[in-house]
Amino acid sequence: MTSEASTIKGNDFFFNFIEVPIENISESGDLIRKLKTGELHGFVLRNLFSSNEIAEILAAIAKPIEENAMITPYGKMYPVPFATISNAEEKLDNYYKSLDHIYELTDRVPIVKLMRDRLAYCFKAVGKNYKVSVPINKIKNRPVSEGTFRIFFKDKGGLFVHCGNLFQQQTEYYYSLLANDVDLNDQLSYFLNLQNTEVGGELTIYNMTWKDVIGKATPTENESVIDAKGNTIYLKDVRQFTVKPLPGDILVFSGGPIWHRVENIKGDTPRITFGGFLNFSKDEKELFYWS
Ligand SMILES: O=C(O)CCC(=O)C(=O)O
Repeated sequence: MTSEASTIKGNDFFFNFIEVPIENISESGDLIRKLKTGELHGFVLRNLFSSNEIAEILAAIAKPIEENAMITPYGKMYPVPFATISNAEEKLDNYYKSLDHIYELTDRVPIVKLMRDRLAYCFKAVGKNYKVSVPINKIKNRPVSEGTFRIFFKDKGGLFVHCGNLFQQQTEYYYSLLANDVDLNDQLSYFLNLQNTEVGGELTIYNMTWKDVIGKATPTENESVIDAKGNTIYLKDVRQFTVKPLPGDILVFSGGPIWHRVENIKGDTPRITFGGFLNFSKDEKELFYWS
């Protein structure tokens, strides 16, 4: 059983998730490498941003999100997610138009620049000694998105059970744009927590990985998954624990192979995160992050 103050909650920890206070980041070793070797499965870096900084970020993004975000089943996303890209030129142009909003906001609003710069600093610190960058989409010769704001509203069901490897299968075209540079094997997930809802919104981690569990009956299925032998597995019967970072914390975990979901939002305050994915380059010389 974990203490009230911990962001990692439950009484059955079958994966190795740890908390790292921001002050300890330089002594914490190569955390990304540890995630990739399986020595570690997730870490919450506590207080990467102060509460004042988080309040400023939220104020800066409120209007752009109101005006430009895309509606999703769970709430909203900004800029538009990569799932919207196809090989149609027009979809790619629309994606970059949406990304341009973020760059324009970065030029105009210092706190948005600070947020993006500190994320890059954070990944450099936890990916010791590696160059860190965002992959380039060679068709446009421009980087892809480094992350997306995700706004989860009350009673929309949260984010349905999934793992990153399943997302890759569902968005083959986008991943084909990254495949030359990025090692797509078992990508990691990250999200910076900007705002919690009063009740709900935890990330549930299930004791199931892509090795044994390979699908769902439908994309919106949220109670069961299907294993490699074709059996239906009900989530209520699977060992699980939850992670609920506080605003200003960032969670990085093995979201590619590990099945997880975001619980339904039960409070009136929307849950807001900025997140994406991470992995090494194919030659293992650098670290990429993208969304
Ligand atoms: O943005 C979030 O809070 C959800 C993160 C997630 O489920 C993922 O990265 O796969």
